[in-house]
Amino acid sequence: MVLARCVELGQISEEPGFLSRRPLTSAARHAERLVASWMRDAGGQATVDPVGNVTGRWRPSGAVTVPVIVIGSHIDTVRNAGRYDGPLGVLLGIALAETLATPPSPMFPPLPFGIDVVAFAGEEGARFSLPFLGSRMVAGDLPAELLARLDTDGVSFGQALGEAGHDPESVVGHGPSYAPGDILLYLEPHIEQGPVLDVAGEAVGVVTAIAGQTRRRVTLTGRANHAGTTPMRLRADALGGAAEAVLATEHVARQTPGLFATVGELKVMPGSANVIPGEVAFSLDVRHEAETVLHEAVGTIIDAIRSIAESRGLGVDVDGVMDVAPVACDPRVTAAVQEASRRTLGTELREVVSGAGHDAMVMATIAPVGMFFVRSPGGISHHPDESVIESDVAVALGLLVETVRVVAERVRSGDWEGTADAGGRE
Ligand code: HGY
Ligand code: MN
Ligand code: MN
Repeated sequence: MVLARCVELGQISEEPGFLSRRPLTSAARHAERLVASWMRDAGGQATVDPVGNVTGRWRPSGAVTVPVIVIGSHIDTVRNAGRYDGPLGVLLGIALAETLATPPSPMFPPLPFGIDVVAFAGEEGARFSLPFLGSRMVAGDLPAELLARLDTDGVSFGQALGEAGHDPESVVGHGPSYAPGDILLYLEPHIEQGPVLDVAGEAVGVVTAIAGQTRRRVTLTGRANHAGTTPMRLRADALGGAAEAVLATEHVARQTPGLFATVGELKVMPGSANVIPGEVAFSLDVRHEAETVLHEAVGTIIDAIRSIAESRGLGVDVDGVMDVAPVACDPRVTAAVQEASRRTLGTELREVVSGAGHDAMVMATIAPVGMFFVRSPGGISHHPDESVIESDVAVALGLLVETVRVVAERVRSGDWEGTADAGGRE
């Protein structure tokens, strides 16, 4: 069921021919309705919030309302995406709820907590250059200035909210969706999106930390002019400068152990073959598991770009898009996953650090978080060839169900150290 639903969800795209599903689009709303229907079919109460987060709620008999455990991931995608980055975690959560929380649970007495499954909108930042849009809404972390962020069609986040029938001010003014202590833990199952588990031949791994990431938008301004009449020595070619900047970025990353730096978007203006590029805007995505190394590397890269611009007589503008610090997963959650692994797989899981960002980074501001990964064959992700192995998904569901069982036991015996406090940030 989980795989079939990932495939079904993967058919819902903004663009024909490949999967692209950005938040606050009709494709996003279609996906939200489908996920909400699956949550209801599984016995949950489902609601959709203004940015498009779908929350399913299951309350065990005995009407326990808080605390809750939240299982989640995102249902938006990058452009030309695979089907499993995000949806797999959401659909595992619904399958868990179907298994455990449908009263009376056939597996063991009513859980000492509720279960929420959240399908987040806008994790990728593929629209409005605003990653973690949905989890930031849930965490109450959407400052008003974000309403002015534009998408590639020049539509602002505020406009898109208005067109979807929502009051933008009510969104940015929205506090956390959960009161402090309401969430016992947030657990995000996700594909690894890298090669570690595939190379090791392991179905699942437990995440101990998530690398921090810095995103910037750089604009180089030169002089557009005729390609056939402007002598090379008189040019201020913005694309020439950008090309040097991309290579300088790559050089810094190759020189810094554990650093990942990528220029994924690049826009050339005016973009005609016979006009010297007058302006180039490009994205910077820099990541490292240690915050100090990350900040130092970003500084080195920006300095290199500024000196390239100066040497070429170009203007340079650097916009801060996002800074998310590395996040350590809560040891209580990781320990529960490991205990569940010992019980279901007879062994502990390999510990991995996530180079990819996840909604868990934002949820760590309001709850203890944990993650586990499912093998990505070939380490492929953010690509239509992204896949999972059916037996790995069955292992993952078993691990998720057993983890909830372990947490329930530890809550009942008082070993869970009381209420959940915001934890996880390094
Ligand atoms: O880009 C990432 O790290 C994630 O896939 N959003
Ligand atoms: Mn992704
Ligand atoms: Mn993801």
